[in-house]
This record gives sequence, C-alpha cells and structure tokens, in this order.
Amino acid sequence: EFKADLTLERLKPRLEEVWRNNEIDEAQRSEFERRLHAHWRPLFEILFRLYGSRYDFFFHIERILQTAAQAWSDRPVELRDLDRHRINEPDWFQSEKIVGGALYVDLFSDNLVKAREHVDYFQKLGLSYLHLMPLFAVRPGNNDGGYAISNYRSVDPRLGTIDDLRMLAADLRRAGISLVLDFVFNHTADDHGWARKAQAGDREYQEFYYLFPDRTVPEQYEATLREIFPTVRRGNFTWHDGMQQWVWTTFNSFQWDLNYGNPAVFRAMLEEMFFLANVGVDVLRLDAVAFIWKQMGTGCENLPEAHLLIQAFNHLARISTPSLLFKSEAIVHPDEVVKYISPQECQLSYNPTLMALLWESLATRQVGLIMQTLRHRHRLPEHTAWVNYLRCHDDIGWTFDDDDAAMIGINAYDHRQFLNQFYTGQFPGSFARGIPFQENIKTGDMRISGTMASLAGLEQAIEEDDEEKKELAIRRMILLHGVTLSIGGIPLLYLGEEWGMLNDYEFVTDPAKAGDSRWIHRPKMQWDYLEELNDHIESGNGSIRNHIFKSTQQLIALRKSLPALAGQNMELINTFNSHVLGYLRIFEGHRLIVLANFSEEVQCVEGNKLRTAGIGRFFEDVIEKKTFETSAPVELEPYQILWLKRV
Ligand code: OTU
Repeated sequence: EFKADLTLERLKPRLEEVWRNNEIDEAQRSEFERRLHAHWRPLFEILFRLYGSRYDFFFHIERILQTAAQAWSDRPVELRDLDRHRINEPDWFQSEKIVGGALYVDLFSDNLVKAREHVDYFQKLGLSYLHLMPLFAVRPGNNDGGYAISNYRSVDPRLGTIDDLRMLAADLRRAGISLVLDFVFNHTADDHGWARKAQAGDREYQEFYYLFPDRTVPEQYEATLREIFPTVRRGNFTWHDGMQQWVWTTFNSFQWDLNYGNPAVFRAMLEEMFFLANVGVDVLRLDAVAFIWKQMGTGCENLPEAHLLIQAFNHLARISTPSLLFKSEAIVHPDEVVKYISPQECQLSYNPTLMALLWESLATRQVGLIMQTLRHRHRLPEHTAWVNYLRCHDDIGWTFDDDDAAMIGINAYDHRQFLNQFYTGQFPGSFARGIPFQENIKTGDMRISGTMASLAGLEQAIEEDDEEKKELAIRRMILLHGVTLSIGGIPLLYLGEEWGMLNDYEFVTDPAKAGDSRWIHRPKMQWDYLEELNDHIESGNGSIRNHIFKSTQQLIALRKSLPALAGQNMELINTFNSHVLGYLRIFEGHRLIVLANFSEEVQCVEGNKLRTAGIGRFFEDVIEKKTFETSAPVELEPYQILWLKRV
C-alpha cells in the first residue's frame, strides 16, 4: 500500500499535461481523482502482479494512468451524466424491465442508418438491451462474422461510419435501450495495424503477438492445449510466410492472439476499450475471456492472470468510464464460468450451462440434470447477473459438469454423444435439425449449429407438413423462452427467434462462409414478416410466424410487469415429477412460481407441494389467466409453462 500510494504521488504531476492539453478544469479533475484514489491500490497491486518484474514497469504504469486521464477528458457530457446516475443505481440491470436482443446489423437492418429506423421494432418487441454483433472494420474475405477486427475505431464501411454508430447509440439511449458491443480483445485480424507492423519487421509490434521461429516452443505448448477450431487447422499455430514465423492463433488462422504478457498490449487495448466506451456503449461483451493469458505447461485457458487482466480493465473503467459494465463470454466448464463473475470483474455473464441444459432437457424430457446443476450453480454474487439465452450466433457445446451428471447416474461422455446424435437428427425419433460444428476426429468431440426453431422441431414439422408436430415445436419454443424470461437474470433473445426463423442452408454458396457451419443459424431478417403480422393470416407458415411473434412479445411484456422476476434469487421446487422443472422467484416480497413441463405428455404436480412455496390456497397462471387451487393436482399440458401468482 505504501508502494502504491507513493507511486501515485510521484505520477500525479504526469497527469497535469493531460489536463492542460484538454482544458480540464478543477471540478472535472477532482471527480476523476476521487475515483482514482478509490481504485488505485487494488489496481496497482494487480498491475504489479502482472508486470512488476519488468524493467520498464513504471514507464507502463505512467502511460496507463495517462490513458485513463485522457479517456476521462474525452468522455462526452451526456455519458458523464449517465456515469453519475449509474453509480447510484448499480443494479439497474437486475430489473424485470431489462430484456435483451442480439443481432447482426447487416443481416437484420442492412446498415446502421436503417438500424436507427428499427428502434421502434425493438421497442415493440419489448427490448431494453441490444447487442449488436461486431460491426468494426474487418479483414477482406472470411472475417469470422466480424470477430477478425482490423480497426477497433472504425466501422465496417458496408455498415456505415463511426458517427452513424454514435447516432444509433444516442437514439437507443433516448429509447431506454442499453447498447452492448463486443470487446474482441483476445486477438486482432492479421491485417490490423499492429499485425501489419509486425509483418513489416517492427520488433515493438512483433512483441504484441506470440511469434516463434520454429516448431519447438509451439509443440511444447501444444502438449497441453485443446483445439478450439480443429476443422480450420490442426493445433493452435499458423505459419506466416512473410515473417517466417509461427503465430499463435487459437481460433481462425487469421486471428492472431495478443500477447498480454507485454504491458504495451494491455495499454493499447485499454485505449481501444475507452474509445468504445466513449462512443456510448453501456456494456462491453468481453469475447473469448478464457484465452487471454498463456502459460507453458497449462491448458492456457482460465488462468489466474486472465482474471487479473479483466479486473485491471474493470478498475480502469470504474475510474474513467464508470457506467460501463462487462459481460463475460466464457463458454467453458461451469466451475470456470462463474469465476469471471463479480462486481470487480464481469458484472454480467452468459449462462452457457443453463442454455445447454435447457436443450438437454428437451431432448431427454427429463429435468434431473438441470435441477442438479441449478441447485448449486445458479446463485451469483450481489450486483451481478446471468444473461440467459437459448441460441446465439455461436454453436451449442455441452458444457455441463461430469460430476453433476454422475450424481444422477448419467455418464457424461455417453450423454454428450447422445445429445450430438439427437441434435443432428440422427437419433431415432429426434425432432431436431442441427448440424455439426468443429467435429474433432481425434477426440470425437462436436458442437451443434442450428436455429432455435430448427432445433426445436419446427423445420421437420413444416417439411412433413404435420400440424401436430408444428404445434409441439411452437410449444417447445415458448417453453424455453418462458424459462429464460423468468429464471433470474437478463433474458437475451437472438433476433429471428421471435419469428421462428429456420436454418439457412444457403451459406455454403458463399466461399467466405462455407467452412463455418454457424452461418446456418445466421439468417437474414425478412421484413415482410412484419407486414404479414398485420394481415391476420389464418394458415401456413405466415400464421406460425405470427403466432410465435405474438406469444414471444406477450411473454416479454408479462415479464416486465412482474416485479418478482427482478434480481437473481431463485429457489428450486421439488415437483416430484421428473418431467417438470419448478422454481420460486422472490423479489422484495413479490413471489412467482414457475412450473415447466419438458415432455409432450400431460403432467401433474400435487398442488399441496406448492403450498410450501408460500403461495396460498389459490393461484393464477398469469400466462393463460387460469386459476388453480392448491388442494388439487395442477395439470400441465404438453410442454406447458405456468407462471403462478397468488390470488
Ligand atoms: C467467440 O466464441 C465468438 O463468440 C465467436 O463467434 C468467435 O468465432 C470466437 O470467439 C473468436 O473470436 O469458440 O465457437 O469460450 O467457445 O470464446 C465459439 C470459448 C468460440 C469459445 C468462445 C468462442
């Protein structure tokens, strides 16, 4: 602490320069300094642990501090107002009024200007949180859906300009919709300015990446590494002819992993983070958090230093851009996912385990594994929340815990094989139409691509023109939404779900997409659906879409009217029925019981089992507006979900 305080005293005069150049007055300065003092000690300790042994540690610390001061100087007034507001309301995202959506600007709206016209659509659907998939300048050709960024400060010209983005951000803010963008900080594209300089032989920038002249060191690393994109290339390194070096590439060969062992990389990315924050982003989705630190002899995933790095970014955000929050994208083992979640690290996190287990429950018609898992994994620290989703732009991986499975007599390996068979439609009787993603011949491992509707059976039902199957598929979709909208945390729709969009098999005709099966679940929005909505179509696919849209919209509106659905508090209810998931939500005295039937048969739950949940003698399902008595069995239709409130 003494060291930290002394360092700050010594460095403070170095900030004068920044204040002077930007004409920052005393009041603004002291607002920054108050927060700097509050966060300095922990920040200094983290940076010292990461970089303290470097000969140039103090140089880098000084630069980091100046970067923070510069970010505060650049922060627009309206965002500073928002900062003050959010500091007093740190739990704004816990509200039942928060409902999220995610989309690709090009596939949904064509470009940013048109996206601004779609704000009323987002409101009509009930969204108050919008994640735009990466929209920055990318390399030519395959750009991994925007995740191969060549410039974090400019927008892909096909989508618009950075000013279009600023204007959209302002529109969204006025409409009460929080903006979420990606912070793709594990890697840059191979044509990012830093990578180009490295290729041109600049030593300083070669140290931004992991480069090796021969296979010796890469092979030593690979002895303990997983392969994330095994169909792209075996191993984790890519040979670069120009430099005559092997480059560390965890994902695609054109995505170069950044070397955070070098504090200059941390500072450079910090600048990019602040740039995005000052555009008017409320939440940054931290992409691929698991991979940002490497250490020989480990799996180079989820290392303690990865957490320290994010905490350092977080402290700096608290100092300069305090309304900015982080969402962790750690699609890893549930024990590891949760370690990224805290007010000091990521306030929000994808909930990949819940996502996978909801699909698992649909396939098995059993709720054993989801119950076993939720029992000890749903609770989070205060001031944090899950982001609960069903599908996103990525694949589904079966990231449940093997011991959770073993506890209820399930062999995890076999079960994953079964789920892969089921969701690729190979298991007899399966309703799903998924396709494999990144099948690993060596390990037999596989992930699943496919839209929500196609995985839930709608594609098969439409193809077979089977009314009963269509009905069941729609019920499955509403059931799943009914859970993510009520289980605690921010529900996140992947846009297209609200229309039951089916797989798009056309992606194979585009050479930049053909090698990546995830494009099957990234269809283009059809705006005539919206027109159909007013046409009262009685039959055919139009009526199915309308039905799905209206039910989804209605469920969202309902969620937003139920204070019991705020916060994270969720207690499982033993329904004594292995097909029915049950839980109680309590928030500030408001209560709601949820019962969800994962089978296509009618199921019963003894009403008196629910009394213990303190709901009284009568209750009403607020979805169907039907009243039940706790003295009788509660009957659930196939795939029905009930949201029960005491009357
Ligand atoms: C993320 O996902 C993105 O969501 C993907 O769209 C990108 O392709 C990738 O990073 C590279 O930027 O492997 O299949 O957590 O599962 O980070 C998705 C581990 C991915 C990975 C996850 C990654």
